[in-house]
Amino acid sequence: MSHEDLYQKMADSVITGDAETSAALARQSLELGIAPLESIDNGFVKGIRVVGDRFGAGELFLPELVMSAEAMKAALAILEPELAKASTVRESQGSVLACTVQGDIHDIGKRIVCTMLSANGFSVVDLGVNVKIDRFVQEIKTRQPDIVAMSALLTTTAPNQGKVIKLLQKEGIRDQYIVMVGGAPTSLAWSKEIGADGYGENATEAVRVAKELMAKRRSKPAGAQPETVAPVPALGDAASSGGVIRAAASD
Ligand code: B12
Repeated sequence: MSHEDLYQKMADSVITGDAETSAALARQSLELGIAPLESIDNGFVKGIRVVGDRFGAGELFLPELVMSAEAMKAALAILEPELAKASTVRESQGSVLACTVQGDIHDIGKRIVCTMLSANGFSVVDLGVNVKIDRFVQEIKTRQPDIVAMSALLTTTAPNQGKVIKLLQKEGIRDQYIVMVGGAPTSLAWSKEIGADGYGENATEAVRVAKELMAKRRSKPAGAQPETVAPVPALGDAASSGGVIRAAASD
């Protein structure tokens, strides 16, 4: 089977919500030596986008959407550890505190972004989904990351990225952090509109932009640098997967 055929099968398995086949294809791709991100981008993500479009057009409904998401997650469960292993970087590139914003439970894309950042030398704490605006700002203040990364997949929740930035401004600490945003309804123009520093269309771009912004920050004259503090270890029910510390932002 050609790689193209395999990618098509991956997409189809997500479209039909066949988690077992998605997992089997993910395993097969690893056996064939295909880079995990290639399978994600060329196969599984293509499938979930088709599902999203059909859902948006009213051609399929929530149960199917959920099944497709499960299939996608089954594939990622196989591929994520391998993505994380891809790391060749030993020196820390900086620290990241990530979440999906208040009101939003989509986490597939954010997880991929976190895993890729971690694989590329960033220390990443992922606070999960539906993280309240004030709670997130509280966590930012406690953990003092270099980069604050927010994901939003709904047009109704994307404005919450802007609200976090506004709250950081109100507290007079906005300039201490690099703020990056992403997710389907967002864009470079959107990131500028809400006053973020960076936007990434996908995980590869997220890593590129994060590195670029960190390099800029490091090249600033010493006096202009906010004091960087090592991120506080995750609290409570934290778990580590693929180098990413997944911690709940409890209320
Ligand atoms: C899977 C899915 C679900 C799953 C999510 C499972 C999970 N654990 O994540 C489930 C079934 C739970 C779900 C629920 C809902 N969903 Co939904 N869902 C999707 C779908 C099909 C795919 C999302 C996805 O995983 N994509 C694959 C990943 C890899 O891509 P990604 O998320 O875009 O992430 C990439 C980039 O955006 C970027 N990125 C992402 N985050 C970040 C962060 C940073 C900092 C950076 C730099 C980059 C970055 O990098 C990622 C990797 O490449 C989308 C359709 C779509 N086109 O997005 C709809 C979609 C987002 N959902 C939609 C809707 C309406 C809903 C529901 C409201 C449905 C309902 N009636 O209940 C609920 C929302 C509940 C809530 N409060 O959040 C709509 C939103 C419409 C809108 N205008 O807002 C969409 C667009 C479908 C549609 N066409 O109508 N959904």
